[in-house]
Amino acid sequence: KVWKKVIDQCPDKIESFVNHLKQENYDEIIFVGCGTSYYLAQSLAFIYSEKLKVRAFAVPASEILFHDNAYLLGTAKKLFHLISRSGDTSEIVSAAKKLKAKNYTVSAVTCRSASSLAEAADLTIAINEADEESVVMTRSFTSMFITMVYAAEQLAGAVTIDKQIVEAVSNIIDVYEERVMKLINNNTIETFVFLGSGSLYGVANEAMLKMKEMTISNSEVFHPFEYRHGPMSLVSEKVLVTLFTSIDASQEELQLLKEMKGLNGKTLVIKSGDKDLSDFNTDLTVQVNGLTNEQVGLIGLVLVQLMGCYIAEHKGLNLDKPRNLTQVVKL
Ligand code: F1P
Repeated sequence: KVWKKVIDQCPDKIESFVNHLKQENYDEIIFVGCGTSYYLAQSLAFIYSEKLKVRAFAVPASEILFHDNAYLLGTAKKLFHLISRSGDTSEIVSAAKKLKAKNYTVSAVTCRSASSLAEAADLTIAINEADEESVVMTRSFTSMFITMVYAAEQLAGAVTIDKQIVEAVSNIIDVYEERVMKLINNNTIETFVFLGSGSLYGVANEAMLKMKEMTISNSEVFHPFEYRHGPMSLVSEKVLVTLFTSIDASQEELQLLKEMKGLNGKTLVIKSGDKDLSDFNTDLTVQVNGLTNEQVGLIGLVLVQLMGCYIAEHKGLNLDKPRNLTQVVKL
């Protein structure tokens, strides 16, 4: 329901941001956030580089505060795009103020228009309808993701993220929710590993964080091939390795799942396309034809969020208020 509303309102919400980018012709876009919002920054940096052929990268807000000698280098014309659900996380607000004091242009996406970030930024995309009471960010991540991808696609001249994604997600949940729960019930998983490359690396990071916050479990994240350089020494039958991958996943990337299976790990792949994956002997394959990488990310994340809810309920945890965490992190 929220996604439908978000997508309906995208054209209006992104208009000034899109016009600003068209007019200013930035050399670099630097996406900044903390926690979940930093992982969103990672995905967006990749998507904006790829779609707009602009140099874009992601930085945690604290790095802007403590290492500006590295991050504010050079004469390239830079836009800083700050991301925060609350708009009141201390590091992000301080980063916005610092960047403004140094005369940089700051744009923002937030779920609270009445926030310090929105006040400090030159230009704000506010998605108040996606705000949440829960400490754990779920729909705020996906809604900010959808809106920013919509903007990138509009700038690139072809919008593909539309309301069909809402239907696609509910169909996938209908088909796969039970299978995901079965995978959890039939195994004793102690560590969750998420692998993704390109824009799916940020998504994999967010999946890793959701498992920590929602289920208080060990979870890890790597670029797929990085996993072979040491971390896989920990693979056992108690490790579930989830790979988010695109339609053009390389044979080698999929082969990796076979390798993990050979080490007794459990494997789950979330993928677009219709390639026959039976050879890879995964414990579960979630495959849907015709999805973009961004849609694979959204669907994969929703499935991981559902998995997190399910495990948390079994463990008797309060999903909305994980231990040690607060909704807005302040210094
Ligand atoms: C981001 C964040 C989340 C974390 C927790 C507290 O805040 O750190 O990543 O899960 O919910 O907030 P924000 O800057 O996006 O509001």
